[in-house]
Amino acid sequence: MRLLALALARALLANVIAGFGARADDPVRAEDMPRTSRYASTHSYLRGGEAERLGLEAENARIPGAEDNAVEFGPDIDALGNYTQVHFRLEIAEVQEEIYPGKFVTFWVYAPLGRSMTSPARLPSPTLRVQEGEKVKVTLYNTHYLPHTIHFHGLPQSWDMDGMPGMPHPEVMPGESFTYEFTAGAPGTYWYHCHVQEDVHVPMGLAGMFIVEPRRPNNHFARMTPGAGRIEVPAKGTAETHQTEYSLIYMDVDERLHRIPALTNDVREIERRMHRDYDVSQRRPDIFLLNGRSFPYTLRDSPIIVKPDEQVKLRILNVGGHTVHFHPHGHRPLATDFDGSPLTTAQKFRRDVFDVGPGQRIDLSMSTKANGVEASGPGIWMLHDHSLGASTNKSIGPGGATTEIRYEGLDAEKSMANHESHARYFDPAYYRGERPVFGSDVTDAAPLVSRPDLDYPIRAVVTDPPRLDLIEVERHRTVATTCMTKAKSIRQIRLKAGRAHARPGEAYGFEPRELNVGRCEEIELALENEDDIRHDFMIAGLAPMFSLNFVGPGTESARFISPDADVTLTFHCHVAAHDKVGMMGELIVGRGGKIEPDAQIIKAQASASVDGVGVVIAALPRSSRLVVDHEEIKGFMAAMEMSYLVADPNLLDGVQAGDKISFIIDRAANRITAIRMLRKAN
Ligand SMILES: [Cu+2]
Repeated sequence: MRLLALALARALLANVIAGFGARADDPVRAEDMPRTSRYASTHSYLRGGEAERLGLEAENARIPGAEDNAVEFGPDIDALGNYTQVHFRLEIAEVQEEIYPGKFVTFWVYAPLGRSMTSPARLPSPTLRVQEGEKVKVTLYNTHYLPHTIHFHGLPQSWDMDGMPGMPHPEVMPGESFTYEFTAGAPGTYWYHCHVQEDVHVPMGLAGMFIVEPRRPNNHFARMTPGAGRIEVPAKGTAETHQTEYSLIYMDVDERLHRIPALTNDVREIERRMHRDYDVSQRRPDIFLLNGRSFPYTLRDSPIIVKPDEQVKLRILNVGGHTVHFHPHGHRPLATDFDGSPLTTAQKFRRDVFDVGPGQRIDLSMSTKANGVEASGPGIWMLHDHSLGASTNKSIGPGGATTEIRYEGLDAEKSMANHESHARYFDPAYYRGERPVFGSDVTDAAPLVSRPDLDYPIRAVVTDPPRLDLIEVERHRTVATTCMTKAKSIRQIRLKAGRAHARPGEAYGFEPRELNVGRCEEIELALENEDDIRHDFMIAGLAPMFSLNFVGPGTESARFISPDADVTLTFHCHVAAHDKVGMMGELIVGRGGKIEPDAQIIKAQASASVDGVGVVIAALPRSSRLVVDHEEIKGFMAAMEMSYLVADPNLLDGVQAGDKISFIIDRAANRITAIRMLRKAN
């Protein structure tokens, strides 16, 4: 049904979306599954022109991995094509992001409410966008293991919706939810962040941009955008003065803080180390992020792509602890707004370095008119934070919050992302300090005699924490197959899930944690979710995989048939980090035990790469990811929806949601190295 609607929508809108940029606009590309039923009869669609339809496309684009109700609209009662209410649903995820080649760092993010098996969580937390005068609801489902809130920074609202713990509402505890409500006031660039232990929770990633758009008739635009960056279809108020729009979120990272939750599973220990041992007054940022990535990945995820003779709106937010010195080469933008307030004509000014303090927002209007005052002309121009450390990755440059302003139409080879002189920055060994910055063409290759005892600050070298994606692979390996013959018996099992069942050091638990079933038995599992949040029960060792996902409190049932073998399988909750903070258990079939892997699996486990077949859910070249609903990959992973890194984003050229593909995964790197099209979506 959904596929049919998709095909219809595609046919109807093929002309409209044909002009879309290939990649700068994901992960909310308009071609990601529009839902015509939601807007086919709206005023904008019936009476509007192309701009309105593009806006509707962006507004209704499905967020890959999110529930449909992650964004919900109230009625359009003013008959101007405007909604009167928008409701966002956010949860909290612990994620590990590859922020520059080979560097995986743990963050906490707000994420759109996720679906079974998948989550759209990424860094930075999603950009939320509303229209002046709209009634806004934001429900926070605290799926995390510590208390959190949302503070809407700079937005006028009543004090009880300000997200300060105990003023008067307490923190949102793990497993609980809370709905913030206010009416969107003056248009401008704002932000939202957690206000519990904010010295730690904000740098961990609990912060995103919040934008209020000026009110216009038939005004439609993307409401919740995972991450930040290019806005493909600016809202009407912005489009009146600008052709292109970007949001730029700056963060800095003291990696020592982010290692804490990556190195222990005990919530008590995480709490003690992060909130009592870690001394924020001795904070020492060594990783610098633009839209959640460091150079060179910023070149893929957040390039500023412009045309000559246009006005580009840049919304800048500094989430970090140091002042950002924003420097676009080749351009002298005009400051138009500070902290959501427009400057008067007399107050507006032009600079080539803008200082943006922690918490501050600056809106800039950047002209690409090559008149020597506003811009120097087409080219590849660097855009960076001029603070010294911020151009490095843990003190090795080039790195940090650096990207490029790239004029469309220039040879793609000239981009820093493709130019051969930058190829070595994509090699993880470079940022581990294993390759000389200047090769033997500059320095003598003869052995070096080191002279000790010179005093200067030395770059700290630490071992990396375990990679979550590799642990995930291990956890989802198929152990046994469901019974192929008619079930011999039927059994009902009741399983409770929630915070009440956590043991010391845990946040959540199942009760019981050991389920005993017969061989080849049909099991009706009734899952009682006692929390206000989503739990996603999954038997990972069973093929086909069994899962049951819903937002509580409540009880839902589903059936599966156990294998015809004495085997012990594991089950867990698939919501981010719930397994590590307690939600794991064992399903004992018959007498339980281990099944010796068959020859096919042993062979697969010994090989360097494995092959998979599946249907694409989303291709995300900006973050070098492919979300795919794949069949079982023998000896590697059960059939499920998974998000994989791709070795090169160019592999995703021409890959769309709905395509059936085969792919090869490099086991050690856990990355897709080749993709072959089996059947196009339409
Ligand atoms: Cu859970």
